Amino acid sequence: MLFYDCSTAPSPRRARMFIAEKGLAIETRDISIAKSEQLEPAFLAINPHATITVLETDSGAILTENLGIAAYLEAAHPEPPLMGQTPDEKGAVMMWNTIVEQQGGWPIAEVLRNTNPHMKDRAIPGQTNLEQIPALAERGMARVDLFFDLLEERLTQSRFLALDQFTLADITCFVFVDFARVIRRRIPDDNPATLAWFKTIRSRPSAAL
Ligand SMILES: N[C@@H](CCC(=O)N[C@@H](CS)C(=O)NCC(=O)O)C(=O)O
Repeated sequence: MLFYDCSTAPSPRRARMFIAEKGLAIETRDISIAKSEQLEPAFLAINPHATITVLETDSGAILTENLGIAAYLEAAHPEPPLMGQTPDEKGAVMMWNTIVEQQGGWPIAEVLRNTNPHMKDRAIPGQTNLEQIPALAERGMARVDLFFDLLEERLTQSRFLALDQFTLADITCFVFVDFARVIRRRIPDDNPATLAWFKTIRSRPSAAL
C-alpha cells in the first residue's frame, strides 16, 4: 500500500489517525499543498481530482475519499473495529460520520476557502478554479456555531459520538473541531461535554500524528 499524505491538511489527517488506530505502518509520500504539488502532472496521474488523501491499495486500486479508504482498511484489517460490528452499530457510525462531515467539515471549509487570501480563486479543491463568495463564509460561520450546539447535545448523552466506544466518527469529528482553529473557532467554554470528549480523543497517540 502507498498513502499520499499532506501534513498540513485535515483530510489526510483523518486517514493518518485511522491508519495509526489500526496499528498499520504504510509507506507514505507527502504532497505539499503549499507548493501546489497536488496540481502537478505526476500527482494528477494518480488522482485527477487533485485532492489528498489517496491510498493505493495492495491490488493497485486508487482510493481518493476518506470514507472509501476507511471502508477498505476496515475490511482488510478488521481489528480493532472502528466502524461498528453489528448492523445497528455500522449504521450509527456512518450516520454520525456523515453528520460531522456535512454539519461541521463543510461549513469550516466554506469559511476558510471563501476568506483566505491564499485561496483566492481556489474556493473548491480540484483542478477547476472557482472564485470566493464572502456570503458563504458568513453563512459557514453561523453553521459552525450550530455544529458546536449539535455536538454538545450529543456528547451530553454519549461518551463517544456514534457508539459507546471510539470510532471513525470520533476521528472525523476530532480532526474538524481541531481544524476550526484556522477560522478562529474553538469549542465554547460552556460546552463541557464536548471539551471533555476533545480532551479524551486528544490523549490518544494517533491524535499527535
Ligand atoms: N472528500 C475528500 C476531501 C479531500 C480534500 O478536499 N482534500 C483537500 C485537503 S483537506 C485537498 O486536497 N485540497 C487541495 C486543494 O486545496 O487544492 C476526502 O474525504 O478525503
